[in-house]
Amino acid sequence: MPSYDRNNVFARILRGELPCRKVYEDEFALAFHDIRPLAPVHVLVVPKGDYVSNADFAASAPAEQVAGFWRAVGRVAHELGLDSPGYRLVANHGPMSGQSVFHFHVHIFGGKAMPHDMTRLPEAHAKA
Ligand code: DGP
Repeated sequence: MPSYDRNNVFARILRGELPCRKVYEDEFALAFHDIRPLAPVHVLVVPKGDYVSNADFAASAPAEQVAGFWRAVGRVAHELGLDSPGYRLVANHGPMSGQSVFHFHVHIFGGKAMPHDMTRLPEAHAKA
C-alpha cells in the first residue's frame, strides 16, 4: 500500500479545496455523491482523518472515530431512503481491489437490484 498522501483528492475535498455534492457531514465523516456513479445512488463516505485504507483505519483510528464513521455510514444510507429496499457497501483495499483513491472510503450503492456475484462490481453497474 502507498503511504498516506495528504494531497489525495478526498483529502482535498475534506479541506474544501475541491467541490463535492455533499450529502452529509459530521465531526467524523463526510458523505458525497461519486463523480462517476455506478448505480442510481452512489455515495462515498470518507472519515475525517489520514487513513489510507480500511486496514489502516481499523488498526489506527480511535474507537470513537471508528464508531462515529460507521454510524455516519448507516445514517447516510437511512437518510437516502435505502434501508428498506436495501443497499450494498463496498470498501476497496489496495491495488488488486481496484482502489484508486488512497484515503479510506466506503461506497454506498443503491437504487437498483445488485448482482449477487459481488466480484462483478462495479462493471455490472457501469454497463447496466
Ligand atoms: P475506489 O476505486 O474504491 O478508490 O473509488 C474511488 C471513487 O472515487 C471512484 O468511484 C471515483 C470517485 N472519485 C474520484 N475522484 C473524485 C472526485 O474528485 N469527486 C468525487 N465526488 N468522486 C471522485
